[in-house]
Amino acid sequence: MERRLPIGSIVVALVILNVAAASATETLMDRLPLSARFSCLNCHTVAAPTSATATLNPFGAAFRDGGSVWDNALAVQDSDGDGCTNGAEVGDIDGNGQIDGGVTEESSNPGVEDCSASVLNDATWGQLKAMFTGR
Ligand SMILES: [Ca+2]
Ligand SMILES: [Ca+2]
Repeated sequence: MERRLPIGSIVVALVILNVAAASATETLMDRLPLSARFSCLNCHTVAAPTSATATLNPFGAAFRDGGSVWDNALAVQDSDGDGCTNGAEVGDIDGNGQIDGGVTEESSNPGVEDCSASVLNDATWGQLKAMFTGR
């Protein structure tokens, strides 16, 4: 006698796997200073990653490799090589976990070479801080 798996069970299992993958992504996304503009695309190469399509972009890989923690070490890197630090792109230049003043969304995607007109590099940021701290 041939035993067949009910197709309904397979569908339910696939849905559960996809929901689990999306939940993991959202939990990790909450660790970034800002993520509303690009959402999953901050770390992934597709807009709605599933467990089968959850390929990471360069920033997502760096985030994972650093233990999925947002900190200064990750903020000062330029994972996508576009000339803007990860911190500048996601709204927390020094990576202290506090969103920079006046910033409400990512200025550009930290995993895509899309930042070509940055006027706020590390040197400029240092000069701005010096203006306010007097040092
Ligand atoms: Ca960058
Ligand atoms: Ca970028």
